[in-house]
Amino acid sequence: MSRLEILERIQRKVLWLSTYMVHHANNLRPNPENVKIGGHQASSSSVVSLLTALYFDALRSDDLVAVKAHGSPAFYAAQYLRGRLSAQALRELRSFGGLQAYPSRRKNPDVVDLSTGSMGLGAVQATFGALASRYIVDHFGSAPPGRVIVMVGDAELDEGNVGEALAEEIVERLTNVLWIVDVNRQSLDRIVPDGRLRQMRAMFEAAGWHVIELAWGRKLQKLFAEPGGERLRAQLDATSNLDYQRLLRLPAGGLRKALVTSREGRADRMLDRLLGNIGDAALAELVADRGGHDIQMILDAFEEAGRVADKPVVIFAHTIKGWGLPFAGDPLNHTALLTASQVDQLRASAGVGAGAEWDGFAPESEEAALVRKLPPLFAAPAPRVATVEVPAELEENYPAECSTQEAFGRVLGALSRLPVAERIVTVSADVAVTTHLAGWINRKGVYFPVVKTNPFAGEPQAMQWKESPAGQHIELGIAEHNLFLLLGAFGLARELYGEPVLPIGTLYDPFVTRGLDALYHALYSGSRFVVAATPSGVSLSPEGGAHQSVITPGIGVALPGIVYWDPAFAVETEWILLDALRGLAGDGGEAAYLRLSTRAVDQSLAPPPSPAYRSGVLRGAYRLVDARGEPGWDPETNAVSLFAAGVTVPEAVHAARALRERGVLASVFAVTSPDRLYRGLREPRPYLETLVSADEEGVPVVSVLDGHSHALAFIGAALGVPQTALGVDDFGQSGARADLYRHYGIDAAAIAGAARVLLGGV
Ligand SMILES: Cc1ncc(C[n+]2csc(CCOP(=O)(O)OP(=O)(O)O)c2C)c(N)n1
Ligand SMILES: [Mg+2]
Repeated sequence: MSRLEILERIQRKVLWLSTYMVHHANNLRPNPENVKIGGHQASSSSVVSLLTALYFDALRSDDLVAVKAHGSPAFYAAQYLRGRLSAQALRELRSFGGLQAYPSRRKNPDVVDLSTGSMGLGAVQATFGALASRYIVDHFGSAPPGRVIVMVGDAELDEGNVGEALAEEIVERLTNVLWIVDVNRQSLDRIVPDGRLRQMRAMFEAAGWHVIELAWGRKLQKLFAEPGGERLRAQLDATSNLDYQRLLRLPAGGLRKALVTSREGRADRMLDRLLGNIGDAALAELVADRGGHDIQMILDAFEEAGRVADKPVVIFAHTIKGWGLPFAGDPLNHTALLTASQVDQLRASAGVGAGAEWDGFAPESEEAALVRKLPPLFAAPAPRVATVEVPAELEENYPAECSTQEAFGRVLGALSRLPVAERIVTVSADVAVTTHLAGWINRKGVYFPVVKTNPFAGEPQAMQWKESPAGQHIELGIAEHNLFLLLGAFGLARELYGEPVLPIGTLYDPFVTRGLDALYHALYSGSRFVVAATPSGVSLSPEGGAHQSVITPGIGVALPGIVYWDPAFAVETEWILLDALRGLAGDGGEAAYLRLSTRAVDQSLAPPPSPAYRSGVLRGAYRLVDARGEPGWDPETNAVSLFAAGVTVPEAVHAARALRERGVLASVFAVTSPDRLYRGLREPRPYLETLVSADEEGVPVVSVLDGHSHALAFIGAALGVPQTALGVDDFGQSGARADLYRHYGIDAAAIAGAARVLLGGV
C-alpha cells in the first residue's frame, strides 16, 4: 500500500471513531438525565482529512496546534490513534472529568496544546503564542520554536477579533504561523454567503499573508483537463454556495441534469458528453471532490507553506460538512446525529467489525507501522529557568500625595533596575503613556522583531520610542481583545516554552469590558498575567461616563483565575504588584487585576509600613482606624464599621472623624481586595471574621467603593449585621470629583450619613 493509501485508511478510521464516539455519548452510555449530549459529527467530519494529514504526516515534535473547537471528536480520535488517549477516554467524551466538549488545555493538558471553544479567541491567542515564542528567542536565546498551526472554521472568521489580530503589524512577521481554514461553506444556521471567501482571502492577503487555496480535489481536476472539462470547472466555480450545497444533496439522476443544464435551461452537449462515461455514484463523488479532503493536496500545501520563509501562511481548504456521512452538505447538519442504523452502515463501510468499534490499528497493520515511525507529538518542556527572583519590597519613596497609578509607574521604574526586569514584558493597546508606562518604555524600549529606525531619536523627547528585538514593551493598536489574548499567550510561555515571562498589561479600567471575553478566554486557558487597569471609577471625574468604570469591581470579584485588587496607598500597590509577580514566577500564583486610580491620595493616612500591615493588604483588607479603644465605645449603641476600597479609603477616614464629633465611633477597614475578602468567606475560619473582633458582634457596616456597590455588599450578610452598601450604581458623567462623589453618594458626608441612619439617626 502506498503511504497515501495508508493515510486514506487512517482518515476513514478517524471519521469512524469520531462519529462513533459522539454516537456512544448520546445513545449508548447511561444517560440518566436523558439530555442530548451533542458532539458535532458533521463539523468533525469536515476536518478528518486535514487532521489526518497533520497528525499522521506533517506534524513535528515542536509544533503546537490549536484545533477547530467543534472538530474535537476527530481530534480526540487522532490522539487515540497516535497512542495518546485510551479507548476509555473516548468513551468519556463530554462526561464529568473526561474529555471536554471543546479542546481544553486546562482540563486535558496531556493532549491539548492550546484551548479553543469561543469562536476566534483560541485561534488568535495561539497566533500570539508564536509572537511570544519569537520574543523568547530574541530575549533568552532559546532555540527557535516550531510552527503554530491554527485550524478554524470558515464562519469562525466572522468574529471581528480575528480581523483585529490580522491587522496588527507584528503578526505579519510571524513566519512560523500556519492557519488552516475549513471552508465547508456552512456555519451553524446558514450557508456562508458567497462573498465571504473572497473577503477572507483579501483580508489575509492585505495583512501580508501567503494564501493557498485548495478548491477542487485531484480527481475532479483531472476531469477538468479533459475536453469540455474547462466548462465543468467554470460551471462549478460559478455555482453559488447555496446551489453547490443543493448539488451535494441531489439524488444521482438529478445531479447530472442539474450539471448539464445551463442557467437558461438549455442542455450543454459538451458537458453531457464529458460526464457521459461517468456513473451516477461516481459523479456524485466527483462533485464532492474538494481539495480539503484530498490528502495529497493537503500535504503539498503544507510543503508549499514550509517553503514560505518570510510571512505567515493560510490555507483555505474546501471541504464538505458531514463528509462521508449521510447528511453531507445538508444545511441543517450542524447539530444532526446519525441514527443507530446509519452508524451500523458506517461501521460496515469503514470495515469495522461488530464488537470492534473501539479498536485502534492492529499492531501488525501498515497503519500501525506508519504511526510508529512518526516523530512524537508536542510535549511541553520543563522550565529552563528554575526561579525568577522577585523582591518582596522595594526601597521606593512615594510622594506625600500619590495615586495608585503613579505608584504603579514608580514600581515598574524601580523594577527596571533589578535583574527581575529581564523577565517582565509590558503590553498596552495604545495607552502606554496614559497608564504610566512611559518611564519603563524609556528604559526598556519597544519590542519589534527587527530594528526600526526612529526619525525622532535625535530630538529631546519625554519618551523615546525605540523599537528593536531587545525591547520589552509591546504596543498594540486599540483592540482590547488583542491585549488580553497577547497577555494570555505570554502568560503560557513558561508552560509551553519553558521560559518564564512576567506579562503586565495596561488599559483603562472602563475598557476591561471591551476585551472581557478575551480576558475570560485567556484565564480559562490557564494563563497568568497582571492587568493594571487605570483610571477607574468616577474619580477621574471630568472624563465622563464613557471613560468611567462602574461595573468592573463585580467583574473582578466574579472572574475565576484572577485576583482583583483595589489598593488605596502607594506602598500597597507595590506590595500587591510584587506579590502578583512572585505568583506568576512560581507554580501556584493566580493572575492579578489591579484596579488603579489617578486620584492622588494623602499617604500620611496610611499606617506605617509593618509586616502586619503588609499581610493585611495581601489578605484583602486591614483595620486602618480602630475605634474599639476609644472612650465611650459601645458596640450596642454608637459603633460602626466602615469598609472602604481604593480611593474611597480617605473618604471613610474623614467620615470617621466627622462621626466622632457626633459621638459615633467608627472603625475603618481598608479593603484592598473585595475578591480575596469574598473568596475567603468559604474558608473554615473566614479572614473577615478575624478582621472584625468578637466584641464588635452586631456593629453595623457601611461599605463604599468607587464602583458598583454590590462588590462589597456581602460583608453585612457575612458578619450577620445590618449594612448599607454605597457605590456608583449608575452611569458616570463629567464634573468635579467632589460633585460626582456627592452625586453618587460615596463621599465622607454620604458615608457618615449612612452610618447615622444605620444607628437609628444619631
Ligand atoms: C463566540 C461564539 N459564538 C457562537 C458560538 C456557537 N457556534 C459554535 S460552532 C458555530 C458555527 C461555526 O461555523 P464554522 O466556524 O464554519 O464551523 P463548522 O462547524 O462549519 O466547521 C457557532 C455559531 C461559539 N462557539 N462561539
Ligand atoms: Mg463552516
